[in-house]
Amino acid sequence: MNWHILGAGAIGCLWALRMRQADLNVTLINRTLQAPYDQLIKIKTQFQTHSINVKVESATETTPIQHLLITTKSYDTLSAVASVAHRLSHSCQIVLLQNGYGHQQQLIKTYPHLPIWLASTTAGAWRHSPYTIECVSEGTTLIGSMQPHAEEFPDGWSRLRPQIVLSDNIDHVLWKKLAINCAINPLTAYWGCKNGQLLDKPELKIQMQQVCQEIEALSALKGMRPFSPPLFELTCDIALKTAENHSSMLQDIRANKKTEIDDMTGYICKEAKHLNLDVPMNAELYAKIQGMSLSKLESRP
Ligand code: KPL
Repeated sequence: MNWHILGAGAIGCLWALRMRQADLNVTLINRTLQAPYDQLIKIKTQFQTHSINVKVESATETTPIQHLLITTKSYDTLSAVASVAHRLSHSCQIVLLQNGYGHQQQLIKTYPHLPIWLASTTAGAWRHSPYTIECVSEGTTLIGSMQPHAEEFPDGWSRLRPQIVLSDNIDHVLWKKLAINCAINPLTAYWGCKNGQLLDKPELKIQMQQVCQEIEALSALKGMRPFSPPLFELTCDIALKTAENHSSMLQDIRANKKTEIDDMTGYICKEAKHLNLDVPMNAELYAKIQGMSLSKLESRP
């Protein structure tokens, strides 16, 4: 069984390792590549460094894809899948393992005939350099689907370790992850600190708490299930467990890349505006990160 992976960032590489360890074949897809080659990936975990060789091929190949894992940035999802649309078999299994909320529904609408699973992980991993990853916490990964599928897990996923947990309410899981990302990512990106440092500085902890309170108010207005335990507690727990991690937004800012702020805090601000709710701390962080991304773009040669 072969899984193709689109998106060779920290999470994509970590999954390449987990799949290989579960005896699944893995091929990375590179959208700008001409000829296929073998790539060495190094992943440092708490106890050892793993090295695996993975085939990298171009999106324009013609061999069919039966299993596709998407770990690209959320804003890239539709274009990434479109780049391999000519290769998707009629029953191709797709798993989305990304941050952000809302793009998943768009993909399901675009490919209603394909089985699509949605997954969310709290694994903390960051990229030292392309294909060299440090995984600071294995995290928990939940998976579920919004379509009525026969199988619970996509092929081979029940063999992955740490074990993937089935969720019967993946929408709530994705919403919760979005909320946690909104409380951690913009603050770490703005202050240039590791996740755990948010807990050491009282003024940052207060801002994190304010983000959480605003999102809890929004959730209530949207009639969503309350967070349990409360969102601030959940967020502090993830910040502690991923204390040594550089959040994905901080990594993007440092690498001069587009951030996922629109699909995270931007999404919260848009939903709040729609419901006439003030979310001042989220709005402030949204403006700050947008400003940082703009100034980075402007300073490019
Ligand atoms: O998802 C993450 C991210 O950085 O995007 C967390 C869980 C906050 C880990 O850093």
